[in-house]
Amino acid sequence: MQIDLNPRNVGNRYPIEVGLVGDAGPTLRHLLDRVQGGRGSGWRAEVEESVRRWRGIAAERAATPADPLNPESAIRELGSRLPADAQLALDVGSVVYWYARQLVLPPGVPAHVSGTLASMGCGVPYGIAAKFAEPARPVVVLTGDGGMQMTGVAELITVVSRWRDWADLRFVVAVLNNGDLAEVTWEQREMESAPRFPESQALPDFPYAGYAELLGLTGIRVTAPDEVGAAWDAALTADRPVLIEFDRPRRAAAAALPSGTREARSPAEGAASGGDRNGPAGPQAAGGVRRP
Ligand SMILES: Cc1ncc(C[n+]2csc(CCOP(=O)(O)OP(=O)(O)O)c2C)c(N)n1
Ligand SMILES: [Mg+2]
Repeated sequence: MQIDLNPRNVGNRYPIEVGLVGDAGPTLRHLLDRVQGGRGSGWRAEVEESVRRWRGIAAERAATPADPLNPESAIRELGSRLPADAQLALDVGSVVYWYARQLVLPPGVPAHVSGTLASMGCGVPYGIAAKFAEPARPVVVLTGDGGMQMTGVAELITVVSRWRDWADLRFVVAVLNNGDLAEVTWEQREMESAPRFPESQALPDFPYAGYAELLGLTGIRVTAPDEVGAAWDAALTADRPVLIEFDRPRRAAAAALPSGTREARSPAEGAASGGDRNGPAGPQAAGGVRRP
């Protein structure tokens, strides 16, 4: 059974038996009136237990040390700092996994992702669109270096030409600069047992924070775990758009996964069994769940 406001979404992803078009709240209330045999609590308890377990795994992943930075921790640290009226925009890449695992958004904070087409380069443009729609709300963009090199670097020029008109000046672009098209690197390892192919996966170096400074914005380079919180704090209290460059984040938990093997069963296990020689560690490798 699927309830959706938009009839076009009903049954568009999974086979369903019944499609109901309407607002989930009132539709569920109408359904409850028709439920017979009382309300079982077993399934709810099971879901609650699963969520509790999942959040524990997420916390463990974020707490796993990495050299020099664990990207899950960098994204997780945003969670407690997100303004209640923020808007989030995401590019495509491993950052979507970290967002899905590590951020619990306050009610009313929307997040924009390229969910169906997964078009890289959408992050900064989505952020700009969010700012045009609601200039009085702070915007946070989460992106990889690949997305930045597709459009983000150029679109910062748009930000520069517009930011002084915005009622709230906060526009934070967080770049996970891992020098790699990491999501695909790991997809190819896992789906095709293919080792990392640097000729196609490596990205050229680019000074993201330095470039932001050159444009008259604020650029912050984060190179160690103890700088992460202060960087988010500075960006979310700044009087102009800020780019935070997380320099060389590496996925700690997946560090041991050689190409073509099954994933590590737990973050600790993955981290314990040594380093990865084939390139930056990626999202598919650790734990049981691979897709946001
Ligand atoms: C326009 C486009 N080209 C290619 C892809 C395939 N793709 C998905 S994620 C990804 C890598 C993203 O790299 P980056 O932005 O650096 O993020 P990372 O995974 O390294 O954190 C690629 C090539 C895509 N989704 N969209
Ligand atoms: Mg990258």
